[in-house]
Amino acid sequence: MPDHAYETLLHETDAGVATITLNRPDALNALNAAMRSELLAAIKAAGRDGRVRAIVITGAGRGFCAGADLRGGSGEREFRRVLTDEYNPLIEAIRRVPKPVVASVNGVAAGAGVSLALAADLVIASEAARFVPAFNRIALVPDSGLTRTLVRALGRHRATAILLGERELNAAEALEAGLVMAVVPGDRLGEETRALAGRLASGPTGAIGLTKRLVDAAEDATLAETLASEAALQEVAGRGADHAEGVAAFAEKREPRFNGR
Ligand code: T3D
Repeated sequence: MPDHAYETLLHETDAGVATITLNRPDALNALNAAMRSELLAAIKAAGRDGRVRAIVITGAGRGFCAGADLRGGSGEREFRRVLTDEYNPLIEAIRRVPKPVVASVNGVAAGAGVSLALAADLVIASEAARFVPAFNRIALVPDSGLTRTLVRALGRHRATAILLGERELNAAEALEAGLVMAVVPGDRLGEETRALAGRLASGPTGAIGLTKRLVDAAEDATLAETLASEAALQEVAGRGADHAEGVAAFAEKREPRFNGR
């Protein structure tokens, strides 16, 4: 059932899954100031909500998110402030929330919409999805973390070709590059997203949150740092009720019933 009133988002929580739908379909869900602020608030609220064990971000209508709202024109925009105060906290909130975040990319993602989709932990896409950096078309540079994401995933030359619009990144190519975990026909995206998020929401949420922390840290860590972090967080995970339940279920040859702790 819907549980928050937002101007630019639809939001509901069901069976442990918070689904946040960007809801400005006439503008392909472009990020205006209200949407940036509400999306950050919704992600933080889902992080705090003990009922929520997985978060889905998707778009209403035919687009996922067309990046910054360009309808206000190009004049007098405070790029550094807006990025620092609004876009960057959004990307960091997705990376820091200790719950799995799924981007369900229903159509075109452009500009910071690509950054937003690829900030998620898992990306599932419709066959109609396209990832269009678009920044260069309006003489801007990539932002919201996209440079790092693409260079790490694809290497410098492939990332540059995509960022300069010399190479398309459609759903099939994103799948092949490992940026997207599954591509499904558009009419099955909702069902497949619910199934994926449902599996995550019945998983060991505490251990999943710690795994996410390790994955993020590993991107910049040495082997020694990774080994130390894994040992420290295993100490935490191993003391959780879900670990005891997982081991009991193994011994009893049944499916585990994780409660997220
Ligand atoms: O402060 C700062 O701005 C810094 C932050 C920057 C971050 C960024 O994201 S910069 C990049 C901004 N985004 C873009 O440049 C993408 C612009 N959009 C497009 O290139 C194309 O619309 C798409 C490739 C995404 C999709 O093309 P297509 O042909 O499928 O759709 P369309 O016909 O172009 O768009 C449909 C409608 O959505 C259209 O409205 P209309 O004419 O039917 O009333 C179009 O104006 C609107 N729309 C699309 N993108 C945006 C948008 N409205 C506002 N802002 C948009 N970004």
